[in-house]
Amino acid sequence: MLEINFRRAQFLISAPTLHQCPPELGNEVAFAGRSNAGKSSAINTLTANGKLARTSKTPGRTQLINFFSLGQPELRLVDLPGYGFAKVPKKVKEEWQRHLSDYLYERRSLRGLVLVMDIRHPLQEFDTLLINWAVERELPVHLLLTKADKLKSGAMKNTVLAARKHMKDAGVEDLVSVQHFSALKKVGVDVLEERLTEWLQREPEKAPEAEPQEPNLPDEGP
Ligand SMILES: Nc1nc2c(ncn2[C@@H]2O[C@H](COP(=O)(O)OP(=O)(O)OP(=O)(O)O)[C@@H](O)[C@H]2O)c(=O)[nH]1
Ligand SMILES: [Mg+2]
Repeated sequence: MLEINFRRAQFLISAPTLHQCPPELGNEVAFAGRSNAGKSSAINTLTANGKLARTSKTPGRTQLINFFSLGQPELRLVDLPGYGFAKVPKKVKEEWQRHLSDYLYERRSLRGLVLVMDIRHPLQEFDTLLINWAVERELPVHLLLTKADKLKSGAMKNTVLAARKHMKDAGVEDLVSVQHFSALKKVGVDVLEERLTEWLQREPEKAPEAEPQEPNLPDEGP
């Protein structure tokens, strides 16, 4: 079995659009979520590298699609631009959302989506839309309810249970899993690692095979 060491993550490349992303070889998992939800912090906690993905108190920091390799270029984590930040001009916002939907729909090496949400404000409108996009292409989703350190244990558990029930009621519980997490207190790292390992170990999609050619039989002679 393929051993994945998240501590070996390295910055690979930043891409402004889907067309500038690295080749669609191997497997990757992407982290999406509202601006300031804690995507970059979750990646840094997972990889035990506080300097890997840039985090910020200023929402909207990650505007590019950032790729990190895990020991080999065919295994990647992807930090997607955050959405829902009010102060970004409408046109810029629309452009990001288009890149995001292009990426989610078209990226062939994408094996799963980690949807990062502040546990105090889960499942906002665009989060739900993203889940729908992913489910539509049968892409598994892991809801990472982060900043769990901000809630008392009872409230935290109730939020996780409510999110699971929501997925069950929507009939998508086979594709969507839920966990609580804290980048600050390093809570839930094992559970996240387990889910990502499962995705990253999938057999990569083969390049589409060439159409079988009709055999070129010699004309039958008289
Ligand atoms: N208390 C607490 N704060 C956190 C946690 N995770 C992130 N934060 C804080 O939340 C803020 C935003 O974190 P980022 O990781 O930069 O968020 P992001 O989702 O990457 O944001 P964008 O790049 O703007 O989309 C920072 O001030 C972090 O320190 C957590 O688990 N607990
Ligand atoms: Mg970020």
